[in-house]
Amino acid sequence: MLHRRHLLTAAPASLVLTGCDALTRNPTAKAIVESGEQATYRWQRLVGRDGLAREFAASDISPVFKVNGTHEPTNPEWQALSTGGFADWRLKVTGLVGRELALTLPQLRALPQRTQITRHDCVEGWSAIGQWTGPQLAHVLKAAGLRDGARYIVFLCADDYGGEASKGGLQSSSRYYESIDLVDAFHPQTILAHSLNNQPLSTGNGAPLRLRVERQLGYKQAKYLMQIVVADSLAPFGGGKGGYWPDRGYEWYAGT
Ligand SMILES: Nc1nc2c(c(=O)[nH]1)N[C@H]1C(S)=C(S)[C@@H](COP(=O)(O)O)O[C@H]1N2
Ligand SMILES: [Mo]
Repeated sequence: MLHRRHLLTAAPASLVLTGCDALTRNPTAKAIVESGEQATYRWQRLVGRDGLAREFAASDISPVFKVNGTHEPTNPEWQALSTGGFADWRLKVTGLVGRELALTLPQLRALPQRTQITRHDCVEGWSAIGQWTGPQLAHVLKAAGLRDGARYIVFLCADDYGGEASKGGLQSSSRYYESIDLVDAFHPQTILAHSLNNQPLSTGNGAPLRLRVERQLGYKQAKYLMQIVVADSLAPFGGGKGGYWPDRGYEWYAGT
């Protein structure tokens, strides 16, 4: 996946460079654009802003959607919520918002729903096609209202990988988290999925709610969501690179 993606980004990078004189005259910007991650990012932001990830037919759905990473959070809070059928679970929405929210699953299900059949690509070399259902993240963000300075949406998860040295910040460094920019946050295929293939999410696939940000790779698809933070900087979270895996060297912008 990674190798194929880097080949695919080579052409857009050169087009970006020839197309933007101001950018190529700025040595810092040029260096950034020439890195693979930033090339993909700028390419999508310049020409693919609203481009949709491919959607598939029901007949394409994988019989089994592999479980990867955490299979079940050991966090006692999540365990208790799971035992209670997630009746007491709330999705907290905090940070640079007009009003903080604490949404129940029935409230999330009462919002307009989107269903999409997409292919999930994991950097470990497997893919699976699944049908995801949930409200668009945009609806939740509009309900909360973004304040000035909002640049990133950060997703805090229930699971903790443990065994990693703490790097401080708003949460322990081993707590899984991810983040996206506002373009992806308001993209129509960015949803908070409560269902996979018409069934409530299984424990392995991220119950009770996970992010689907379909133009990016598997590790961005944060499972076991507990809290969404609207932020002006990624520095206070985990290791400061915007995600559990980005803190460990993966690209923050995992565009496919
Ligand atoms: N909270 C959390 N989200 C996560 C992970 C994880 O371990 N914990 N793994 C990521 C990776 S690498 C992949 S490929 C997908 C796997 O999702 P699945 O278990 O539904 O296949 O979730 C992503 N989101
Ligand atoms: Mo992955």
